[in-house]
Amino acid sequence: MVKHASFQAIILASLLVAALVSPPPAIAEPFQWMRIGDIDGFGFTPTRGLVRPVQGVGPGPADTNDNGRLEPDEFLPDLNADGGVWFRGDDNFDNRSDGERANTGHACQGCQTIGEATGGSRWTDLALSPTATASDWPDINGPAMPNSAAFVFDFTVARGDITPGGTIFFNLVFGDYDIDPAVVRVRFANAAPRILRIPNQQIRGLDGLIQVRTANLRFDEVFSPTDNGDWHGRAIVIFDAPADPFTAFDYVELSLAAEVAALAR
Ligand SMILES: [Ca+2]
Ligand SMILES: [Ca+2]
Ligand SMILES: [Ca+2]
Ligand SMILES: [Ca+2]
Repeated sequence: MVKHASFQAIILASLLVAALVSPPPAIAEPFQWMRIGDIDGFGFTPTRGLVRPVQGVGPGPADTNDNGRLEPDEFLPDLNADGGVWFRGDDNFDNRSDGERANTGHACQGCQTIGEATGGSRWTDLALSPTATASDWPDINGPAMPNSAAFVFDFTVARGDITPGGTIFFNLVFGDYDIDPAVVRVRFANAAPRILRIPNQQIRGLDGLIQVRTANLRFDEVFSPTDNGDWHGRAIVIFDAPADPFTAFDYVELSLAAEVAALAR
């Protein structure tokens, strides 16, 4: 009898220990966004002391709202304080993390898998400039123009982790587009490509301007069903700027939330 009771106690104790050390059951996380690069203001940290080019609104901080991050409607820094942001103005920067440099600086909230084709982070947080000295340049021809950044989204979302039919918001944050022509080309696996026009910053007379290009994509442009009923998201984004000798990118994303792009405006 005593033996039986202690056997029960051992079983109970074992179950208790198992409950304490076992991870909680996996809870499916709904899809929120897939992002190439990161939202870190082109990698400039801290932003105190960075000045904007005087061409435009005049002297002042690049981080206009002083929140520690360079964002849309703010400015790439005039690093040598010669008044402009440009390829011969000693304004080149390479703030890429090791992961971004290795083209693996991407992340997803709510993806089932991220496909091997996904990439493009090596184009972010880097001044695309023909006077750059980086040895691991993202373009096979080196820093010489053109430097047309390319981003590839390839991921799956489990059935039930996204509601079919909704809007997918496209957000691309870039800086210092001032030499025409340039367009953003978005290609899909199963839909006609889109050409997204972007305004030249000279329209506003603002050198070094950081801009965000947003677009509302349809669910069925981005996603197609997989054989087992999950969803495959695919898109290729090309920033086609053959003549601009100085541009930069912070990140590009596909998101359910439009407001991510408008952070701290
Ligand atoms: Ca800011
Ligand atoms: Ca410029
Ligand atoms: Ca400069
Ligand atoms: Ca970034």
